Order: sequence, then structure tokens, then C-alpha cells
Amino acid sequence: MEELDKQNKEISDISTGEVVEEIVQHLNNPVSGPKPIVKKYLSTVEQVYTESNKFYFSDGDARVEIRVVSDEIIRVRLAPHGVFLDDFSYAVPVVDQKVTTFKMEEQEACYSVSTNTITCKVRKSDFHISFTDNQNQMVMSEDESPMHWEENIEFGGYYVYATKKCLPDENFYGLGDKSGNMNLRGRHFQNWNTDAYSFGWDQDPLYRTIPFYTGVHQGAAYGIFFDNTFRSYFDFGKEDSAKTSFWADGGELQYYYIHGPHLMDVVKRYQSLTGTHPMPPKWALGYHQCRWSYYPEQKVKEIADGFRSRNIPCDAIYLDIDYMDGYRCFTWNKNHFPDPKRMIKELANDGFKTVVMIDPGIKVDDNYWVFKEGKANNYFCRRSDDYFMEGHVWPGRCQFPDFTNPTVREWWGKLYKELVDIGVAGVWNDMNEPAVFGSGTFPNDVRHNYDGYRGSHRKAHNVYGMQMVRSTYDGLKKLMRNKRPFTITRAGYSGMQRYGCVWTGDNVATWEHLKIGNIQCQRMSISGVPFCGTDIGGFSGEPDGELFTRWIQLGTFSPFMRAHSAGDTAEREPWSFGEPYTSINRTYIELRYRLMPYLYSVFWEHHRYGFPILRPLVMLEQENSSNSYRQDEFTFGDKILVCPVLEQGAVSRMVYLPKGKWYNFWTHEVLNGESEHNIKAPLAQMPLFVRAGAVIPEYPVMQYVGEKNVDEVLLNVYYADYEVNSFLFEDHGDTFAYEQDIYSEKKFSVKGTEYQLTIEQSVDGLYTPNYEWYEYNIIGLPFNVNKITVDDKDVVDYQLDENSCLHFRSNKNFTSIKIYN
Ligand code: MIG
Repeated sequence: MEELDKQNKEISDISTGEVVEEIVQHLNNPVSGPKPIVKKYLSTVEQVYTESNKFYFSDGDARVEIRVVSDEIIRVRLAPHGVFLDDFSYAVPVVDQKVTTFKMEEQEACYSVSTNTITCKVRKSDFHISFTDNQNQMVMSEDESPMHWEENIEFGGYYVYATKKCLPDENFYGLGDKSGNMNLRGRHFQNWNTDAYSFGWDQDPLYRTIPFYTGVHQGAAYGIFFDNTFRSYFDFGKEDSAKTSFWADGGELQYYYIHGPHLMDVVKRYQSLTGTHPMPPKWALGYHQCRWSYYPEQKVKEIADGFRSRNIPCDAIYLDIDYMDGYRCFTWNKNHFPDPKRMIKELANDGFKTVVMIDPGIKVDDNYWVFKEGKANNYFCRRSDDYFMEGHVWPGRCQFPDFTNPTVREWWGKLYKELVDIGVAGVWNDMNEPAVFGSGTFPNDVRHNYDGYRGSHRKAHNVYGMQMVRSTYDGLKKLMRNKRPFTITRAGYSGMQRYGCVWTGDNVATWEHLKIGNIQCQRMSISGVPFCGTDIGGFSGEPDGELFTRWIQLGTFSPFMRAHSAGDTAEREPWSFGEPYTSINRTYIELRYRLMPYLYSVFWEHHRYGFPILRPLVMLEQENSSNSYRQDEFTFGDKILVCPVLEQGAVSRMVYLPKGKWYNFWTHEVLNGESEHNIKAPLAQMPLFVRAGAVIPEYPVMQYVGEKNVDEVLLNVYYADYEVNSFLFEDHGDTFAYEQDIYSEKKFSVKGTEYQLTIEQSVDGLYTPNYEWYEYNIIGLPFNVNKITVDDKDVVDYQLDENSCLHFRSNKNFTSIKIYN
């Protein structure tokens, strides 16, 4: 009996609800029910061998592969009976990167595999694996128990488990699409893409799966990417405060250890494995207006006119499912949209891009060409006994393409031809968790091609949405003849950022959801998915003017800025709430367009170098062990600090400023970092700060991207008594020529002393912007400063204005400098 209790306890330690119940039942009544599942652990290291950058360790039966991926990344795999699964991943297209040197050594107690930077030790006695920073010998991550597994009787394969030590001062970040607090410590999570309509503060799982987290202790960071697409689980010291564990319902125990020691390094290296977001078409960084649904054509036009007549900038209008004929994808409801090509053209003439929704469910209808083609070619998913996977979604009874089949992706990509031909500029993929009415999603036994590696829905579920948007993105890219496609997806898996942007799904018009969305977007950003936004205003429910305006303010600094709402809510355009809201909303949307060159440059920094776009303060202050920074503040790029107002009725808020000096964006007051400040925040002012020393480029306000030719770029230079580098990225805005270095990356180095301001600039890349002039706006110049030089040329005869600001113009090569009056 004691033995039974022990087993019982062990099992409940690691299993989830249903399984536990079954086992418990069996244990109480051993004659019936399934056999008890026995956990097996790696025992002692018996054999070792090496194959180039791969090191194999065996306990006589199970094997472990340690693979040196780069100087800072090591991958670990477990094969319970010695046979590894096929090495295929949707997240990581290429595993091996550049490695300077690596070696393996046998020591008394362990084997150690090391690079220049890190050492992975495999302890002989118990197979514990640990990772150490070579520089200061700090153990970053260490097994608490050896890797273990349980046979899965029903499906074959194993449930796989890793348990690491969770240190007393350790905090955890990342994991992509999770709500609730930024720090994941003390919580338990599950990854299973779910249509989570009006989710709550701590609800889990949500729409996307990013099994990648970072741990920070004693100011140093590392990351673990558990590349497993099955339903997976993470526990950060919740079950046992001394353990961090992750496990999955199948697949291989395979994870990457990613070294820091800075959080930024961890994220960049994760991004080097899974890819960055391609440069979006520039207009996609504008303001987008969406609604379920704008129809008929007259309504769409009315909305478009509403923006132009009120001078509120907007780049995109969305058509939700009602534009289709009976929700059949790739068709039009001709009553509502008699001539879509003409309408889209007219919208385009007015500066609007049209984005349309496409869902995965294809109506079972023998008179519908998409269904017929899919059926004839065997493109739809089937159950284990070969029946078609059928489920009800918007069109009624549907079948679903198997997007994990490359041939199906190719076919699907081509289906967009007509939409592209009539001028559609972007596609929005919804319901791709996949969501099914009633049952929620597909049953486990649905079969998938999985790019030739085969799997049931247990394995393919979490990548279904990502493969759908991949097919959409690749298809559009071909059809648009290498113009940048714009795609947006609801579901996804690690690596999804290579194929499109995301919105956080069906949120609610509440202040709590404003808070959820704020953290959610930051968290997505440090989990490798930078181009993210919430439904501004909340999808369901009714915001009042104040909430909507505060949401627009936050949305101004969401990489993806789109207002969206369900059909049964009141009108939800930036002017729907009257004054003063309309004017304030306009000011912020205008600000988005003024900052366009800055936003675009930050995007480039992500694309090219792997930096996250939104950076939570922990990223700026990971060594701040008192965690005095606030989780609701973030920087956009590294120059603008955003402190959104998330409380109803607030007219001020406490702000923590990170290290350095910061200018209040509205008043130009300079404040010291590493301290708290009470900042005024009336409705029209969301506290914003600019890092002293920054150069923030600005374009003139436009009603849509590209409306005006820019003949002069405004450069706001925020004086600092230290040196800061900034840059401005520009290119065509809609081609892939940047891959051939057709871009201009202009660097500014601004250095202030008590008496002098020195600006130096240099430029990289093969693109020449059209404009000839820069307007300099020097902010916060001390009166003592009596010498200003730009690229070694003196700016002479200048006068400060009463705000101690200075304006001058320079041609773009700085050979001619003109002072304003
Ligand atoms: O079952 O297309 O999250 O943005 O407006 C609802 C209608 C389906 C869910 C999406 C939402 C969209 C809505 N869709």
C-alpha cells in the first residue's frame, strides 16, 4: 500500500488531470483499466561518442545528444530507447550556426562539452545536465532530476519531461502568448492553440504556442527553447518552488539552451534560430481600421470618407467574413460588393489598402470550386479511419486543408490570385488554431502530412495556423511579384514571425484588458514575435470615450496598430465618441505617422539584427534585483519610453525611469533615471519619454503612408552630456531590394559636453532617399554650449529660441548648413 501511495504521489506530481484519474483508478483496482504508466529516468552515463559537433551519451539504453549549435547555443535531445526521431522542425529551418571552437573533455565526475562561451556538463553518476558561463563560472541552468519519460500506450511514443532547478532569486519571462503578469514565476502554463474568446487575466492556453522562456538570476539571463509542437506544459516553481519543469504529451524531448548573459542576447539568439519578421510594407505600420463587418460597399466608403473628411490618418480598411458569398473563402457577396475591383481601386485612389479575411474552413459544397479542387486532389484532412475531418464553422459543414502538406500550401497560396489581381493588399487568416464550433478543435486522430514526417493532430495542432499563414505569405509573395505581402494570423507557433503579424484575438472593452494587452504585446515581442497588436478598443463589449482614447494611445506604440470590434457593438471609429476624444485620437494617430521613420527604423533593427521592437523594462534593468521597474512600461526601440495610462479617470501616474536621463516628450523637462516620478497624464497626454542623446527622425503628418513626398526630414536631437548613437533606416518601403543592400542606414552619433555639441553621421547601404534636406531641432541645449559641429563643420551664427531649442537645416551631405532666421 505504501508503494501504491508513493506511485500515486509520483504520478500526480507530473501528470495532468485525466491521466492521473485513470491511473489512480487502476491503482485502486488493479484488475481493470489501463496499465499504470511508469516513469523512467536516465540512469548513469555508460558510453560516450562524438560525431563532429554532436556528442552522444548513453546509459546503456537511452541516448542523449548534445549538439553545439553556435558559441552560445547548445541543443539537447533525448532518445528513450536510443533512436532519435527525424530531425525536422517548423520553427528552426537550419540548426547549425557558426561555431568558433568546441571540445569535449572527460573529468572525474562529468563530461563537459564547451565552446568559447559556455560549458555543458553531463554528470556521470546521475545524467544531470547543466550549463555554465565560462567567463564567471556561473551555473545558469541545471537539472533537478535527470530527463525522464513515460510510455504512451494509446498513441505510441512517450510523454517527455525535463525538470530544472528553480533558484530562489530566479524570475522567468517570455513564453509568447500568455496573459497575466510579465514575470512567469509561480505559474503553470499549457500550450495548445485555443480560440479563447474574451479570455481573462490568467486564462491559459490562448491562441499561440511559443515554448521559449528566459530565466534571470543574479542579473544574468539564459533561455530555453523546448521545440516540441505537441501539447506542452511549463511550470515555473509553482508545483515546487525549487523546480522549473517542462514536458509534452509526445514528440521528442529536445531543447536549446541559449546563453545571454543579457536578455537581449538571449532573444536575438532565439531569433537567429527561428528567424525574424521580414520587413513589412511600410503602409502596414500605419493605422488600420477594422470591424466585423463593414458592408455593403456603401458602408466601407462611408468609413473611408469619415477618415479623410476628418483628417484622421488611416492606411487600411478590413473586410471581415461578411464580404464572402455564404462565407465561402475566395468568393464575394455580389449584393454587398457588386464590383469589388472597382471599389478596391477607388479606395486605393484615396490612399486605403484593402485587407480581407480568409478562414481555413472550406464549405462542403460540390458546386464550389475551392471545395471541388480540394476534394479532387485529396487536400483535406482525414481522420485515422480515413473519413474526412468535418466540422462546423461559419460556412456550415466544412472540411479543412492540411496546411502541413507542402503541396496543399502551394495550392492554397495560388488561390489568392484573383484577390491579388483585383487589388487586395493584405490577407487576414482567422480561426486557424484551428477553431471548430462545438468541439473547439480537431479530434486527436486527424492525420497530417507534416511535411512528409507524418503525425496526428496531437503533433500538428499547434503548427496548423502557422502553416496556413506561411502558405498565405508565400503565395502572396509570388503573386505580388516580390512586393512585400501583408498577412495577419491569429494562431501560430515559434517561427511564425517569418510569415506574418498577429493580433491578440478576441479581447474585451475593459480596463483590465487594456492591461492584459499591454503586457501581452511586450511578452510576444521578447518571445520572437515582434509585429503584434491588440484589437484597439476591445473586440467585445463597449468602451467609453476615455477607454478608447487610452487604448489608441497605447496602440500608437503597438507595432501593429488596428482598431477592431465585434458587429453587435456600437460604432467604433476614432470619431465615434465625439469631442474631446476625436481630437485626441487624431493627435495620437498623427503622432504615429510623424514617428513613421523612427518606427520603420526600429523594425529594421528587428529584422536585420534580431532586436525585439517592444522592450519591457526588465530588459533594460535585468540586474536590478529589487525589480523596482514597472511591468506596464516599455521602450519602443531603445529611444522612446512608453508609460501607458491604464486606470480609469487617471490624470497622473507614477513612472519609473530606467538608467540615464530622459526628456519628457511633451514638456522637454529632463529627468534622472533609476528613480520614480509622478507624471501628469491628463487625457491628452500619455507619459512618453525620450532618451537623452537620441535623434528621433520625423516625417510630416500624412493621411496615409506615401501621401506626400518627403523633401525634408526633421531630426529631433535631444542633447545629452554623454554619447548616444541613433540611426535612420530608409528604403523603397515595399520591395525586397533591402536583401541586396538597397537601403540607407544612416547613423548619428551625438555627443555633448558642457560647452560643445558634436554630431557625426555616416551612412551605409546603396539606397538614396529622395529628399535633399534635414531640419535639425536641437532640444535641451544648455546655454553654456558655444560650439556645435556637424561632421566637423561648425554651425555658426545660431540663436537659441526661448525654450533653449535650436533649428537649422542642412543638406543631406552636411556640406551646407542654414540657420533658421
Ligand atoms: O467566430 O470573423 O477573432 O477578429 O472579427 C468569430 C469574425 C470569428 C474571430 C476573430 C475576430 C473576427 C471574427 N472571428
